[in-house]
Amino acid sequence: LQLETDLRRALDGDELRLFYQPIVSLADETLLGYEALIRWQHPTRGLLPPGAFLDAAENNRLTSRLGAWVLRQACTDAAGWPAGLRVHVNVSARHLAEEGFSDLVAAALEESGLPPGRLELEITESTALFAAEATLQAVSEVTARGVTLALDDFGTGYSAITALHRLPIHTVKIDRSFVADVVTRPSTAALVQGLLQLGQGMGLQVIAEGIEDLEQAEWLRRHGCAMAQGYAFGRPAPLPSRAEALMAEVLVEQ
Ligand code: G
Ligand code: G
Ligand code: MN
Ligand code: NA
Repeated sequence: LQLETDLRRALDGDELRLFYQPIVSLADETLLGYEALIRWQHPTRGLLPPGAFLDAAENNRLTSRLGAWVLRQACTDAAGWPAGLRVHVNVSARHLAEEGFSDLVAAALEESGLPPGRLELEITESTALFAAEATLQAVSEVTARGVTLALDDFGTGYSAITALHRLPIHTVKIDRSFVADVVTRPSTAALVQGLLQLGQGMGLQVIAEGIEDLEQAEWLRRHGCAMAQGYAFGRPAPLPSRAEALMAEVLVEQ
């Protein structure tokens, strides 16, 4: 209950933060974009990871307020980045199925000026369990605008194949639990090769998550994975605000 009260205050105040983790091309390590990851700068408990409060939000109908804040903030931040860079935003299944979700996406894009093609929404397989009419409707509305969908934590749920079959997925993100064992465990290597083939056959973009060392990166690159994310390329970190970035440029010029 305290958490809920605190979270309402955080939403009203200025306590939520977005951290960003780089997504890179495995061929040449160029930066392709960032995934936005929420943090809560709690006044007494310090910086809290999403696991400490997302469930509370989910259970207290704060999901849509929190999700709206994330979308608006991420689009605003990304609108200030160099034009090629995309932003990935995690969306909860519950929020996606709520009425008004696609209007919210439209508003976040319009207010920020971010071109829709630079926004990718990350959903998990659990979203497919909700594959209610409302979800399908929201998905078709946002993708019609040019926003793309990524299937997050690919392979860890129970309905990956159904999700790929039913939803207009653009990108799959191979879960870090597979990447962790890909070099050392032949059966995992075979599994990941299968996932890469599936992605290729379906014309999907594939991002390997949780790459922690160069051996993993090299293995994935060699097996045809084009994109990656993980501590080896950068941890989630705050980005300077646009105003701060401009200020820094002014200071550099002086
Ligand atoms: O950043 P971290 O590894 O602690 O994230 C843990 C989990 O929280 C991940 O599964 C991630 O998808 C989820 N998460 C992070 N930021 C957001 C967000 O803004 N919205 C939602 N719905 N989930 C998020
Ligand atoms: O579920 P989702 O993929 O959205 O979660 C992303 C989470 O994975 C983030 O919370 C981030 O902190 C974490 N993460 C990102 N890169 C790595 C990595 O290389 N190793 C590990 N262990 N976690 C990572
Ligand atoms: Mn994600
Ligand atoms: Na993931």
